[in-house]
Amino acid sequence: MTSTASLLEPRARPRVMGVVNVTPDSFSDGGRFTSPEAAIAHGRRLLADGADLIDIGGESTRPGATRPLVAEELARVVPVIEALAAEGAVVSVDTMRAEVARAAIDVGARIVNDVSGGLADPEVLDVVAAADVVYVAMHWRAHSDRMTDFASYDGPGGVVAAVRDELGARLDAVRAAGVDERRVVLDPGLGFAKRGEHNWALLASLDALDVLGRPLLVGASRKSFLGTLLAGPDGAPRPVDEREAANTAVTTLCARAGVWGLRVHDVRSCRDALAVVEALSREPDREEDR
Ligand code: PMM
Repeated sequence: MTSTASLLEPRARPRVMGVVNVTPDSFSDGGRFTSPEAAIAHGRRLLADGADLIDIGGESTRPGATRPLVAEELARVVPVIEALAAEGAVVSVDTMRAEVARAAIDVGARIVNDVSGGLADPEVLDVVAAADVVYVAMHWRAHSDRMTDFASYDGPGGVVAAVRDELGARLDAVRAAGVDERRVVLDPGLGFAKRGEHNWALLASLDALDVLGRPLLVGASRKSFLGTLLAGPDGAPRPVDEREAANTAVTTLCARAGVWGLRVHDVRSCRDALAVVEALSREPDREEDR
């Protein structure tokens, strides 16, 4: 089995984290994989397409979404994590709840992906401290039903400085809870309490987060700022499942920026884009590549 340390080791290309949302209402793929069987089958497809990691979530974080009960979230994710982990997949649980993180680790999750970075339920950090797992701490300000109220970044340095400082504070909290920071990955949280211009500013300045000294995960796939960018002449955003080419461009930029991971729905096109970046990074002018 891959060790936790090896999951964090530098690699020639970003790890590809395939998304399985076991929710009725996620904006990107909500309602498609609500039964454990459908979700497991989807996870297997993503692995066959070349996913390095599978991220399984049972709570929609779509703007305006209300939260499921803990029991509902557990029932959605635990059987899927258990099945895919048993088949050897490196599984991540996308949860903000300590109880769900603990249950997920008990059935084989290796990564706790907490979109609140420990703010929603600080006990998540105790669960992570007690286990040998990777912790993804994302930039977050409020639950989805209120997050648009918090999308203002008027301080010096704007959104980039705010996300850097707020992620730095989360890293302090993670350390204070006894988690070895070498197990931590940070995420700028595209689309979470952020308007379009905030997401673009963050993507343009990922290197500003280097001072935090931790690898980065980026999730742009299918998000509404891409839909807005690609809006038709009538102003209607491009539909969710027609934003892939734009995400491929983001993939390329992030790979060049040296991120640790990319959280995506279409693993195959992400791997294709990464293959191009890798080919370009190899020694140029090789006879067989002509
Ligand atoms: N985005 C979503 C859910 N979980 N986790 C991390 N670490 N980063 C993200 O950007 C992120 C996430 C929302 O997107 P979805 O509804 O397509 O899953």
